[in-house]
Order: sequence, then structure tokens, then C-alpha cells
Amino acid sequence: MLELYFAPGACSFVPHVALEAIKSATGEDFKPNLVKLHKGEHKTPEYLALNPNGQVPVLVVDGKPLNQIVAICDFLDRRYPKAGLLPTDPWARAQAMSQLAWMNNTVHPTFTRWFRTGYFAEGEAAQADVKKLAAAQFRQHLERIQEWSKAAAPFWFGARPSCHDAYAFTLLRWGGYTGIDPASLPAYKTYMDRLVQSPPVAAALERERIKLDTYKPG
Ligand SMILES: N[C@@H](CCC(=O)N[C@@H](CS)C(=O)NCC(=O)O)C(=O)O
Repeated sequence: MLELYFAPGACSFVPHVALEAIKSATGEDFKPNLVKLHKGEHKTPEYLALNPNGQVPVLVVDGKPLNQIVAICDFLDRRYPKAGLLPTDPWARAQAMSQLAWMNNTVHPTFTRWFRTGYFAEGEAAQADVKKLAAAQFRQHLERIQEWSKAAAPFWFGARPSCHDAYAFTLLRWGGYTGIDPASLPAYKTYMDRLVQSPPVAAALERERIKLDTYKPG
């Protein structure tokens, strides 16, 4: 039995989509467990026993927790190869893991610097500097994803949506909060417009009640 601890709009959307893709390819279902971050549910002793980092996502497999998106995607791909979450050729797979690791260890923490600026600097001026630099770096990262997205046909690894597509969605959606208009990254936006119509992605979006609507002009 698979369970996913997730929070709407958070990076847990990545394994959420992977689990929906597995469900559609194999029929294997999962139990979604909503974690209310604004209520601190990820800091309770029960939750910290699942993930001592106090973060979503957590995948629970037969009662045992697994943390970290990169490890979760690798595990799900090995256990459910029919879902085609990652390439099978060793070199292509290593390249795919390299991209996923970069999204997780570089692009995602750049957004964290913008979103949780208080973790990184004290005082208004210092925080404004951190935010400004983080927003500019985040934009550069999204431009790199846009270049990669030009090969998506229709998705990152072909016909089925994967972890990479879901991370690309999450990062562009977060970009809206930093003032990045998705329309300013037209190839990326077109790819996302295709992605949200894919049934596994649509199911995860509906459960989380999110859309690519975070950018507010002006
Ligand atoms: N490297 C971690 C990142 C997880 C992470 O940053 N989760 C965020 C949501 S996107 C979180 O739970 N934040 C809660 C908090 O900072 O209080 C992973 O891959 O699981």
C-alpha cells in the first residue's frame, strides 16, 4: 500500500503526479494524506517521525516512510517500470536524474530563498537584497527549463507525464509569486498548457485545487 503526505501547491506535487501516472498505467492506487503546513502539521512529533526534516513530501510504502523527491521518483520508477517515469537506457536515465537533482537542489532552494527570506537574512534591507537576487536567479533557472522543454514531445519523456513535468509545472507556478509572467516564457507555457490536460496531471491538480494562476500583473 502506498500513501503520500502532500500539501497543495508544494513540491509534493511531483510524487503526486507520479502516483497518478502509476495509477493510470498499472491500476495501483495510493492514499493521499493532506498536510496543512499553515497549521504546522508537519512539525508535530508524529509527522517528524515520518520525516525528521519536517517537510512534505513523504511516501509511505507498506508502512515505511521514504523522504526526498529524487529518491521517491527513483523508487517509484524501479517499482512501477510500466509507468515509464524515467528512461531505461543507463546514460539517458543518469541524465534524467541529473536534471531532477538540479531542479531539487538548485532551482527549488532558489525559490525557498525568495519565499522564506527570513531563514537567510535579518533586517529589511538584507532581506530585500536576498529576495531580489533570488528572483533574478530563479528566472535564469526557468529559462534553462524552457530550453529543455522545447524537446518535450508532448512531455519530458514522451507520451506519459513524469516527475520532471510535474516539477516543471511547480516551478513555473512558483515563479508567478516572484513576478514571473508565464507568458514571458512562451515555449514553457505552451508545454504546460499541454501538460495540464493530461489525465494524471489533471487529477493531481484537482485534488490540490491549484492552477497556473499565481502571477498577478502590476
Ligand atoms: N529536498 C526536499 C525538499 C522538500 C521541501 O522543501 N518541502 C517544502 C515544501 S515545497 C516543505 O515541506 N516546507 C515546509 C517548511 O519549510 O516549513 C525533498 O526533495 O523532499
